Amino acid sequence: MNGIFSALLGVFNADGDINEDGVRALVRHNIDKCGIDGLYVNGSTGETFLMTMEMRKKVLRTVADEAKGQVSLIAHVGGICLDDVNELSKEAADLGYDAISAVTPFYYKFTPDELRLYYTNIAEKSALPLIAYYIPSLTGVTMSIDNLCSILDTPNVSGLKFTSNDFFALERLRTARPEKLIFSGFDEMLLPMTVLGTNGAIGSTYNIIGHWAKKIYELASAGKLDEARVWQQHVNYVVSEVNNYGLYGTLKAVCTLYGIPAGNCKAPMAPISFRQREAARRIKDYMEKVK
Ligand code: MN9
Repeated sequence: MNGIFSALLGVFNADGDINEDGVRALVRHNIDKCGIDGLYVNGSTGETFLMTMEMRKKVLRTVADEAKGQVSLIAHVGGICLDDVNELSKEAADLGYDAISAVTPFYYKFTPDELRLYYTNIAEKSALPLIAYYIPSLTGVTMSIDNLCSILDTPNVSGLKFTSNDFFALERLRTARPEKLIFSGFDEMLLPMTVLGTNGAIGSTYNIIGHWAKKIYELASAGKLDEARVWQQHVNYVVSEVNNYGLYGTLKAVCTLYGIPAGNCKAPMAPISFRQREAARRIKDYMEKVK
């Protein structure tokens, strides 16, 4: 399991429930137009922490039904209630996902030992390999290199989604655990993270520019850094626009321009604004010029 994975956007109806047809259309766009290698389902980009358990299961089912056997599938099942996490993990295994992933538990100030216990608890009950998800900018949970290594050493933990700009830690982890999967989580840092030997990347902008990310990953893996840099510049134009105007809403507005009924973000996230629609138009124009 490696390559470029889209962190699948959430697709909701006006009442906030899952728009199954929209989910299917977005999955098709990712596979058929962006050519991604896999989907990371129900992560941050999927607005998972705004969903009920039933909604999370519905997304897992819909994506599996649309994409199984075509691309690799990772189900993010994380949360701070372990009973829910383990229930979702069983669902993912029953549906034929390739792996599960879980964010570091947040809100309470868990100790390093408790963080390890969390992953042990999930991994030992899971029929699927587990990819830990490290994103200190959203969770507020920072871990030392030793803590991260100890989580990677947990039986049935196969890798880490590394959404941090700590390149020193990334290099130390890569060198210490060459056999583990490390996915880069910041789209704007795909090139340097690939140079450091990651196994691929998981990102939100890949829902629209996964084909550019694939070029970066393939060129950088082949040592063609000058060419890869040009594609990273294109990706970073999109990243700056979406980060300036609101990440998920602007990405959904671009999807809408491509005919995907991506709708709005789920409350309490704000409805898509006029400025986001304008940014989406600029992004689409840019994408059409680059091709
Ligand atoms: O998980 C994503 N992070 C969030 C990965 O959604 C918080 C990234 O793909 C970023 O959206 C992307 C843009 O800054 O790097």
